[in-house]
Amino acid sequence: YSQLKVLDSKKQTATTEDDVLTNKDAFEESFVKHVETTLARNMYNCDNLAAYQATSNTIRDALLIDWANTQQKQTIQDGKRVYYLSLEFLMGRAMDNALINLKSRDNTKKSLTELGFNLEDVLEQEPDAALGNGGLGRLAACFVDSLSSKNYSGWGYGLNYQYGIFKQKIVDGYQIETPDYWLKYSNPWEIMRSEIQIPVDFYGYVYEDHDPNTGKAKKIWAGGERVLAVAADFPIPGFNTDNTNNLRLWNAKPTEEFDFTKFNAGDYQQSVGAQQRAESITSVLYPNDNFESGKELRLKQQYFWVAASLHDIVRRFKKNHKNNWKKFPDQIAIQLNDTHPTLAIVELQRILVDLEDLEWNEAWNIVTKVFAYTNHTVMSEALEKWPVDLLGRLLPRHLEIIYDINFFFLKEVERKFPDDRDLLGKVSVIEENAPKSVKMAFLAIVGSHKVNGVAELHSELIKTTIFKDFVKVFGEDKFTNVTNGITPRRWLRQANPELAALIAEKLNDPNYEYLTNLGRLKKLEEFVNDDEFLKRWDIVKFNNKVRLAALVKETTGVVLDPTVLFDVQVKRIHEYKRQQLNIFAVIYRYLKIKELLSQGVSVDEIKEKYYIPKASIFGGKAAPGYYMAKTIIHLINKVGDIVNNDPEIGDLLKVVFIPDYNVSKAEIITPGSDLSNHISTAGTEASGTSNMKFALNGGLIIGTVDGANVEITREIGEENIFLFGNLAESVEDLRHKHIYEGVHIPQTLAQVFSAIESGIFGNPDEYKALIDGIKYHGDYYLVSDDFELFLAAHVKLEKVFGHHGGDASDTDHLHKWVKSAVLSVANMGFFSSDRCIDEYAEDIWNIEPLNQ
Ligand code: GPV
Repeated sequence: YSQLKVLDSKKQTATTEDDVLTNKDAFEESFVKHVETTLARNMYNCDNLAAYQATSNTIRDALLIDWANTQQKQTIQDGKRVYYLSLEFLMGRAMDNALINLKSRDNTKKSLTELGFNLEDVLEQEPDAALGNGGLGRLAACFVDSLSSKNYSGWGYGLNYQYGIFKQKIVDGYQIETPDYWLKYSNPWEIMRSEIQIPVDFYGYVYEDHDPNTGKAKKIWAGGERVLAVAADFPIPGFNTDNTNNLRLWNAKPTEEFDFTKFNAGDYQQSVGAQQRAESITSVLYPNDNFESGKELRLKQQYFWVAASLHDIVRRFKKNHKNNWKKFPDQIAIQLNDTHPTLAIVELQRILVDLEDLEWNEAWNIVTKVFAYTNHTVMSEALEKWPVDLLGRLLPRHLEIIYDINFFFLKEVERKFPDDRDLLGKVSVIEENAPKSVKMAFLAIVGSHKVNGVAELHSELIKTTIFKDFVKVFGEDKFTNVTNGITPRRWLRQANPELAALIAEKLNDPNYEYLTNLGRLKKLEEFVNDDEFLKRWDIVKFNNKVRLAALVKETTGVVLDPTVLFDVQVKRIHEYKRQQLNIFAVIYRYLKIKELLSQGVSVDEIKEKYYIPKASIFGGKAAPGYYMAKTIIHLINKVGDIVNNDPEIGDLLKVVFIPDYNVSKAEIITPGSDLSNHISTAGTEASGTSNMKFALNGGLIIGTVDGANVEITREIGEENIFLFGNLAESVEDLRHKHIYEGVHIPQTLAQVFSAIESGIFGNPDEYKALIDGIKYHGDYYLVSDDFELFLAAHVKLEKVFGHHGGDASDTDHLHKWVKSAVLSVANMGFFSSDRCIDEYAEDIWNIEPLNQ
């Protein structure tokens, strides 16, 4: 009961809410109060979970003061605000981030220690807010952090899923999905706004009526089903600023309104049952990444979210500006994160025309000034198309408006290009083929004033491929690029405290101001020949590798030697990201090592002359319905089983698959990598953002000339990255060649296929589709073309790493690998999400930071 003694000896002197952040006594007093009143427990049975909740509530109290002040300041300044609409916010844990941004980590750690707790253990209690699939959702999370940190007025709007991305278990090498019920314990970071309730209608029918005053015809939508959107708010603290924005996530709740037809028919049970089903709208995140499955419930989610958000935005506008609609685009910018919120364009047009009685053109003029659209892929299977039947049944009035938008748009195109008869068919928002459907990307382009890609190469590709006809119609200026970024608060300071501290010391920056001025990393170049510094740097990396090895041990049972090359590929499992290329190369390495051993070459000689010891570390989820991705996971695990248990191999090679890769695991994995793989088929990965995280944490990259790898190379220098593979411009020809001339399988890859087919990794039938896809079905992702280039890149990089990786006494290693790592970090400033937000603010949203 030591904590009680400590408390007894304290005078209770807490004054303001802010004191809890910097004053031990104030923290402890608040902590105890929350244990006793909020949690209804006492200090005698306060476990780590209760400590987490009491700490969160304590910090949250302080955060809410900033949050209220910010909202007041933003209202008074009455400037333009941006709303970031995203169906995914992959936030991860909130507490450590809040402690860092609020500068309260030291005080909290000390206070908790006095109370008998360990901060790290307490932080571990928090479940990840895993409301996203991968890069797209994590980008949204980084963006809200930057909006607050850079003093913008910017809100996020999304859905408060009861179940986030599934939890992944690996059983006998197979992925098993289990539900992520993350709200099992109450979530201290969400503030339920039960008073903010917005009715959202679905189904029903449209009829025409006449305005009693003007006699004008008017469309009325009589909805058939009503659901309430109830707000849950998540305050988003900025770093080194009081600016605290809001992330508003909607919950679906039943209305109290009753289906009286059913009720009167005596069917009380059914009437209640239908209402209960309302909640299913926000119950689960769709687990697909870069893929659209076209389910009705998904479309319901989209409209529910969009309708609630827009009514909230419009209501807030009207409070200050009444019906002065001309001002609307001066006050409001809305960013569409992919096409998921495209119905917002239609909904705003409906609000203005049907509910607010504006003329069509006047309304449309406002709408197109407000919206901007970010595209995140060129892959056709990920481009949303909603069947006209489904859309018209769920949202009959919206379908009419879409047809009208398309009609007026095509009329304009015809006027501009009277001689181009094909053009109308190419840019129509409606696809006439069965099933007739609405192309959401086209609708998003037509309804927005700017369209951006997420890395230079990607932004060029969308202009020359999927959207080229729109460049003709609207001109080049509508299409722009904003290269993605990541928040250095979470991805450097939080994930890699030792490296962040070393950098702060070298930059003479005890307050870590470089975290909001990431260009200052450049100064690290001055120390690239300082042996003392390089050694310290290498020790930090080594410590992070020890931490990663502990995670691997805990989750897979496999023991890794932290001095070997840690070769990491963690991201969603997808054929285009090519984990299969990586595991095939691992198999090749294993076969070669076995061959050398069988020829009597000793392990030491192999390490010296052929293969340095390395651990291949994989992680990532496959969409539950994606057979090929699941096959790849199974192969990786089976290869691990064989290699890791082969007594001849020892530490020469290890292969592990870390289950349930998520944000909090990424915070451990990223700093612990020597080398990470970003090896998508050129032209397929729009940007990638984990490449940025690894490079910012002093890991080198092996990658293809794709997405943001191109710009990372430009920034850090091509001598500090290992690029390989065919270029995007050759991909189409190669695919064509595969189909018309057959796929050439190089000898090396053929050996790998034979080994798999021999059954050493289990029943070869299980891998048949994977191999046949390459050999006989056109090798769409160009594994055969890039395989030997990948092997060659490895030969080159392993020479640089040397066989004493992590040993700070090896000067050769220090002088090549570590220098490259330092030079990478020094030149990664560009990839701060703060820079992205500034670019969006300036080029797309036309907003300025608030005066503090
Ligand atoms: I579309 N992205 C994603 O995570 N999910 C999706 O459904 C779609 C795109 C990703 C891209 O694949 C990455 O290249 C990109 O870095 C990320 O979005 C953020 O722009």
